[in-house]
Amino acid sequence: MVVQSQPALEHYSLIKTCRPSSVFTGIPVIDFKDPEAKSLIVKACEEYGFFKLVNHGIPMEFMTRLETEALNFFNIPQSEKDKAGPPDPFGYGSKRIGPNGDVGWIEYLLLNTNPQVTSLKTQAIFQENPEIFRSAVNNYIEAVKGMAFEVLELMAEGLNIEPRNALSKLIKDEKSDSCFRLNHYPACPEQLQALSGRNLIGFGEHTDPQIISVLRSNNTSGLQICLRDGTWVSVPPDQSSFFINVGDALQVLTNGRFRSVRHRVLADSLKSRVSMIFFGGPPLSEKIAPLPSLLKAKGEESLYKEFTWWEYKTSAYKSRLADHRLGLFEKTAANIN
Ligand code: GA4
Repeated sequence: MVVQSQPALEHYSLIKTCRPSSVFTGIPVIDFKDPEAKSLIVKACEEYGFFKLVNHGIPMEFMTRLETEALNFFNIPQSEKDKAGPPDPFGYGSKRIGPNGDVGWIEYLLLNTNPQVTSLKTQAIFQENPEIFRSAVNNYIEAVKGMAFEVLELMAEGLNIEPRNALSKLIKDEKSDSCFRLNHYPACPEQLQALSGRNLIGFGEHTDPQIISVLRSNNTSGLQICLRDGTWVSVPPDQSSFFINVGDALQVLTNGRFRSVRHRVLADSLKSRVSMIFFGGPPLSEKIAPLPSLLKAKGEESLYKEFTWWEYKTSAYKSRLADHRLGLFEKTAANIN
């Protein structure tokens, strides 16, 4: 075995490591065509804030085409990729995540999906890269967005919320502040893994700020979620399925009934991981508060101070990845009125 010299190891020292944890076989699996899907989705979102969606009807070629195009991008010379960065937050990023010092064993492209929001970085990425890349991204986003609408409608039905589009309309809105992320986690240096028995953290623990996230990855493991009791478990990869995450805004919209899932990604020591995530967010001016019909049905008071999505996003961008971002907006005993 070639033992890597100390200075080379120091190169990774800013990036945290973590021992791999046990593979979890209890992830709820929802068959989209199952007549019971709506109640099963509600149950999964209450217990885990996370589930796997199968039989979703999105052709595998949409996913593999984008995966190939994403890899073509990540394989171009570093100097070319750097032209699309640093992220503002959109654009190409390597190792640094967000503006407040978080780092991970990752490179990524963060793109805005709302044509009304002009991001010069997003535009530049598409101008500099073959048209086939733009069409693979757009086709994929359109398909996944449609599926996210349906998932949100099933959630509303399962929660007995009227109207059925109470949640989906927030991301269907033409001003919806959604975004899309392509992540590439290179295989982590084997020597490092061998020396420490630990894996590099690709994307540190966090919850997603938006309403819903739809994730698809290749067959490389690495995604972990945090269960209610605080244990971290590994999610077995499945390249033909989608994984749905409840985001912070949906936790608030359901007055805490759904929980936004804390998750992270560890780099694999043998294979690189590619993931693509659609984050469905509401318009910036949208007031985020528990749905009135839900509060009424349950005779509950809101657990959160009211805020707009713009306020939440602004505060999220001042935070570190692992922070409990909703904390600032929770009503504490002192300020309930
Ligand atoms: C986590 C979810 C999405 O990937 C993301 C991330 C964003 C970024 O990478 O720019 C953030 C992170 C995410 C939450 C806190 C802030 C903002 C990095 C960061 C430290 C695109 C998002 O919307 O929030």
